[in-house]
Amino acid sequence: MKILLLEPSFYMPDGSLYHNRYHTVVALTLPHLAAYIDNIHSWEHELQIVYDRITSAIPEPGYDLVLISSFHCNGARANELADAYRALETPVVMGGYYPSLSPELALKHCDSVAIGAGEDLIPQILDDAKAKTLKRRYESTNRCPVKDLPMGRWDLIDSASVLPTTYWGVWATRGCTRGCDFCSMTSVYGRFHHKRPVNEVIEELKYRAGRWNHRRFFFVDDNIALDKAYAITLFRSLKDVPSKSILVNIDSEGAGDDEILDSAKEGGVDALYIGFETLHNIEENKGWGSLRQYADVLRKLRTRGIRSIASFMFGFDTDDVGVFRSTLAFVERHRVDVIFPFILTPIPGSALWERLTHKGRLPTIDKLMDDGEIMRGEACSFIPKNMTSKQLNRNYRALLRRFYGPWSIFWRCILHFDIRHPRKALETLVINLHFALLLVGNHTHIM
Ligand code: B12
Ligand code: SF4
Repeated sequence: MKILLLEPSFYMPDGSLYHNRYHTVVALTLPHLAAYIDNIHSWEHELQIVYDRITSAIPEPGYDLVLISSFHCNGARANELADAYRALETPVVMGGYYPSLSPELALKHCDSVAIGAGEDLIPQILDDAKAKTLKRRYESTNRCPVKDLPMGRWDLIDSASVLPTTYWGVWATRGCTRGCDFCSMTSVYGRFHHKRPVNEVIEELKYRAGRWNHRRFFFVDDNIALDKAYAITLFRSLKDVPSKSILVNIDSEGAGDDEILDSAKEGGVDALYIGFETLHNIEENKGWGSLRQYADVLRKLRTRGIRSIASFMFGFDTDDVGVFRSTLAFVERHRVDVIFPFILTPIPGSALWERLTHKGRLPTIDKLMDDGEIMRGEACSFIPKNMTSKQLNRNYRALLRRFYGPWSIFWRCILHFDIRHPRKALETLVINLHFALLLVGNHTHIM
């Protein structure tokens, strides 16, 4: 069969489709699924990967099957592309967070939905597609394999869409056992924590560095430091991987642990993407953390020359407009290198979604799906408790503009240029200027 694996782009507030010539991060999803397809049917299919935001997907005939991977933020475009392929009589299967959490909506546009992890669904989907007997729903047991994974089909990524600064996705662990009520990941998969054997992860990265010259890796794990001993072993072993940069998704507790940080430094990890969520209701969500502990995390990263990329969410019931001022003061005082703030976004199927719907504080899902900005966490979708949605949106944008404004960048990146870690300091300046330029162009922080 000729199979297209497709990731839709998303719509911008002005109605245009988001377009980017290069990947900031090449996500794992499509190369990983393509590898499973090859593994099952011994390379008998002709596979193609298309990222709509890089090479606009223009639906054309000739495919036997289209596999769309979609989040909620690109769900509207996913629906549109699915409709277009079905009009060409090409069967379409949709998988990923959007169809997994909102299958009824997705099924209005595609032939089948794949709910949950794709690894155990792909064999059945392929057999049924071949026999032209696709079912409406495929539901995963979510027992993701962790051993002997096939090598991703990275050769299917167009090299013209990649820069020397592009990060390549990798995972060592999957899942998380904490239960944050806004989390889409646990809403789809439930609570678990699967770990790959460390030696397999290291062998994979070494192979990729040699075969495809991958040098910048992004560990997309949901909660890599949940098992501290595992994280330490993994990080230490990374020193055997030829790399220029390693970025790791981590929670604030893991990022505050000296042993974890030392092993990360030893392995060449130079940037941590930390989910701080909020400075107002930290106890309510995770039972760990205080402003002092958070400040400590940032100090530890600075001493080691590891870049801090801090993610926050605004709009919790405990937030009022004061949260923006205090967060800004905090990130500036503690010289956070890069921030990724989001507006709290209730995702269908999450406990937060149920709670707000029950209280009549949310519009319906199809209204939300039309607004990619909302689903990207850049605009408010619900009725906040202690401010209006306009105040939430306005202050969110003001915070971004202030942090990535000339004075803040000058103060953080030039006046406090870290002479002990010049490469990190220079790269941080470039990233800050990049976000500043995006904001001038009225984008928020789309990657
Ligand atoms: C890496 C990552 C990114 C990267 C790359 C994303 C990309 N696609 O280009 C970057 C940093 C650029 C990014 C950006 C964004 N991201 Co992001 N990202 C992730 C992250 C951490 C890992 C994704 C990954 O590689 N997973 C590993 C692969 C193997 O798993 P998977 O993608 O879930 O796929 C499995 C199944 O879903 C299924 N499957 C998926 N598709 C299909 C298709 C078929 C046909 C089948 C059968 C199965 C199937 O099988 C796969 C294997 O098990 C996830 C969190 C997470 N843990 O998943 C968030 C996540 C996907 N991102 C999210 C969001 C919101 C965003 C942004 C909108 C944030 C923003 N405001 O800027 C943007 C949108 C970018 C875009 N391209 O549209 C949300 C999505 C929430 C939702 N329900 O819609 C997540 C879940 C994080 C969260 N907040 O909960 N992201
Ligand atoms: S810590 Fe992160 S991955 Fe774990 S439940 Fe909370 S938001 Fe989800």
